[in-house]
Amino acid sequence: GPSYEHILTETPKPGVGLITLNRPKALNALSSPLFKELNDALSKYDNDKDIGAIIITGSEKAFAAGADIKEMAPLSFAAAYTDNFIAPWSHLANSIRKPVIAAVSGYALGGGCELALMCDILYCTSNATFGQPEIKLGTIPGAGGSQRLTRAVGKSKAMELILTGKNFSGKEAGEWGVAAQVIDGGKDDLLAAALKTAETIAGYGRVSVIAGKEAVNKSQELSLREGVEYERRLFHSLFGSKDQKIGMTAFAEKKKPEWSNE
Ligand code: CO8
Repeated sequence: GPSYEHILTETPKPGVGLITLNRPKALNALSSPLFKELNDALSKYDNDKDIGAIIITGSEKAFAAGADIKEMAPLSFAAAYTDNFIAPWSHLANSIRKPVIAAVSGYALGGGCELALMCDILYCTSNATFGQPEIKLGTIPGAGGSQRLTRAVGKSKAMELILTGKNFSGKEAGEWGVAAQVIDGGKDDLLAAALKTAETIAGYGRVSVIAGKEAVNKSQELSLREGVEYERRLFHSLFGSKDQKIGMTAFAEKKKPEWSNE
């Protein structure tokens, strides 16, 4: 595969693309060069017909300890504005159509927390450490934290977290609905759980999986009525896919469906 400096990529199970953030000396701080590689790897997996689900993880100690503070420290308004600093981070949320699972062990702070929140499904260890500490640095979340954390935990709790900068644990992330699964154990157990889910998803037809992700994401943007209508149109459109015929015929014949991805 392509050689990257700040990330590792592998295919540990059929259909599963695993991206490991790998800047150990900076606790996986999300520098612009790292994000460029992450976006490149995400696009490659998204365009690879053999891949059905993607996992982003970090090390045992850090998923990512934030945007790179040393890169940001000297930045001027004019430079940030004209270069549209942080805008490339939206690639994951705006353009990647296959499901992305965040597997969070250790620190997920600032931009690291925001990256995890951008993923479609979040798994973490119970002693993972989340937080939006930007207020302590004289700034605010800049990669969607004020929006996505608020949708996840509600206004009052998000306001408290963002204005105090205090951390929250993986256990709390589970209780508050930020995480879909909280794993009591280390990074290996976490990754095993993420891989199991990724493999399950990758085992379904690509067309319906992409449609399912698209429909759920619309719930974050549209009114209930518009969202339900959007879902219904998408549902109607799937009657035009081969996999709907394959899936429903296999059920009736008590067979295992062999997806065509068409
Ligand atoms: N940026 C750059 N370097 C970092 C970062 C970071 N976010 N986090 C850690 N590092 C570096 C440290 O500077 C240190 O480097 P060195 O060895 O050269 O001094 C190395 O990683 C190891 O870190 P520590 O020695 O501090 O490790 P500890 O185990 O003592 O502490 C902590 C771990 C608690 C995670 C601590 O490193 C820490 O507080 N880090 C900063 C956390 C933080 O404030 N993150 C938010 C950053 S702001 C942000 O993300 C804004 C997002 C805006 C939108 C996106 C914009 C791109």
